[in-house]
Amino acid sequence: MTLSLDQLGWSPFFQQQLSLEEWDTYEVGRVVEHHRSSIVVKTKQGDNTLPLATSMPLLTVGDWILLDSDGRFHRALDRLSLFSRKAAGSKLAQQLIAANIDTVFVVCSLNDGFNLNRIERYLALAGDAGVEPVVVLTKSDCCDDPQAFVHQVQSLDPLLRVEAVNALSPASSRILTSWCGTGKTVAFLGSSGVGKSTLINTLLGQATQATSAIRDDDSKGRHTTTARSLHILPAGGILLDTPGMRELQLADCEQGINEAFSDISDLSAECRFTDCQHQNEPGCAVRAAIESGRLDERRLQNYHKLMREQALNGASLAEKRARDRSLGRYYRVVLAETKQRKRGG
Ligand SMILES: Nc1nc2c(ncn2[C@@H]2O[C@H](COP(=O)(O)OP(=O)(O)O)[C@@H](O)[C@H]2O)c(=O)[nH]1
Ligand SMILES: [Mg+2]
Ligand SMILES: [Zn+2]
Repeated sequence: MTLSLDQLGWSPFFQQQLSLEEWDTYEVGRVVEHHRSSIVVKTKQGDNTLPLATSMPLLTVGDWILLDSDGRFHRALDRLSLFSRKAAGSKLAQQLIAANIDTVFVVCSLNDGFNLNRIERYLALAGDAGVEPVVVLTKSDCCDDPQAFVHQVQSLDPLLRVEAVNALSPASSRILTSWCGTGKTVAFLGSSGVGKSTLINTLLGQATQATSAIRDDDSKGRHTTTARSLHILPAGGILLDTPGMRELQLADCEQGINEAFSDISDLSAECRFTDCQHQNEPGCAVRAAIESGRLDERRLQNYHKLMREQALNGASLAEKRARDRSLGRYYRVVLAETKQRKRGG
């Protein structure tokens, strides 16, 4: 399927970065897939696979680049927005997750999973990326008073857009299509089970669902590597759905648990071993707090349970802790970069 540049998300912000000569000489393309050693770039002619070269800047899905007449990389255009983070286990590497997203739907369900802290956390992620967030409260059909929750979220920011929907119902989910018009790039953030896939399938419509354009995590919770990252919605918008965005969610959930259990996180900092599991390690400040009656054993068990659930998503606990630490650094780095960008630096 060939698409016009407008359908691919081209806008004046990108156009004004090209001289007339460049516009005549080079082909504009958008990165729609990113692999270990190659990228797939969609131009108005079709798909091009380009080998990644060390001479090229770091690129990610959603980036706009210029190709010369031989189909070789010429240069990348400045980004409107960027989701990224420090790569786990590395001090220097930055992992780019998705570029040039216009709107991110922060999805939270209106059942037991409703959590204002977590929504705030996702809003911070969207803010750091420079992306407009829209909070989507799913499972409105399972909730007696969805508006009460809408008001709670609205109290975080009077300008924030908040919508309560039944993700299973096309009529109810239609409200989201106002952010999904032609050329608008959208993505989803949210914990597992809140209804992201359901919402995506509803927005894509039955036809696309039947051809399984969206491949979800497999039964073991691994990401299917064959899934495409970019999907054109019936309303004309571009849905960007990458494993990277999902990992951002995982890191975020763990962060959310740490927030909800900040007393345990604070105590952990005093444990003798930095990787203390608070089982029966010597010098464990958490066990000491339980023995002295300052901390409830039940609460620690619940914390362990939630952390185990998160760990089931694939990464080892060590990787996750590294990711957690690097996420903190990432917040600071991206925030500084965003400020610099806004100053025009
Ligand atoms: N009743 C109801 N069920 C929903 C809604 N959204 C999602 N679900 C159900 O919640 C479960 C998890 O949804 P899923 O889309 O897989 O969540 P994901 O992990 O965020 O992709 C599925 O069984 C869905 O059918 C909703 O708005 N109403
Ligand atoms: Mg899903
Ligand atoms: Zn401990």
